[in-house]
Amino acid sequence: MSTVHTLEGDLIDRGGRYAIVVARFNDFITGRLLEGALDFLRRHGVPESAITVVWVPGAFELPIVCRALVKADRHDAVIALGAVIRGSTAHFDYVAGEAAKGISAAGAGVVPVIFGVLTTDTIEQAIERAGSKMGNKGGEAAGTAIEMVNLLRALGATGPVGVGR
Ligand code: INI
Repeated sequence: MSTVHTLEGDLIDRGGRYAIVVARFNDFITGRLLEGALDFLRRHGVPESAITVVWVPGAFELPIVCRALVKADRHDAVIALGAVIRGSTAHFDYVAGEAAKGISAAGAGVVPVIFGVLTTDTIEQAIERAGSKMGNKGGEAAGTAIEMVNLLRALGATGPVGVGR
């Protein structure tokens, strides 16, 4: 058996607080992503009182709100949900690119910001990833959030929210 010291976050909630920022654009898809995220959090023991949902107009607006939530330091993780679909978006590359860059920049500190934005060529591909044959990207993002909160705590990088980090 290996004696290498190994760390990995698990999916057991230990009082984490989660913010979900969700884009209203393509809400027939993002609503499903939100349901997937909420369902995953609930099934892993996160009480509704520990979850905040914030709606923004589109994926382009996700980064500014993610940054504001990180700065406010009232949540252990922020989950960004959106759907950018190339088929119906002339400026797909700008919206998808800026969302990805901005969300990644918002998560550059010790509060994880999870990228739950679908970027697909077609509406069908988005539907497949929003609760049908390819799973639910929102639920997946929620799992990543719990795992990262637990991993950062195990690393000693974070303590309870709001205690100056
Ligand atoms: N926003 C999305 O979240 N998905 C899209 O596919 C999309 N399209 O198709 O343009 C989209 N555009 C809106 C954008 O996110 C901003 O809300 C808007 O440009 C105002 O800043």
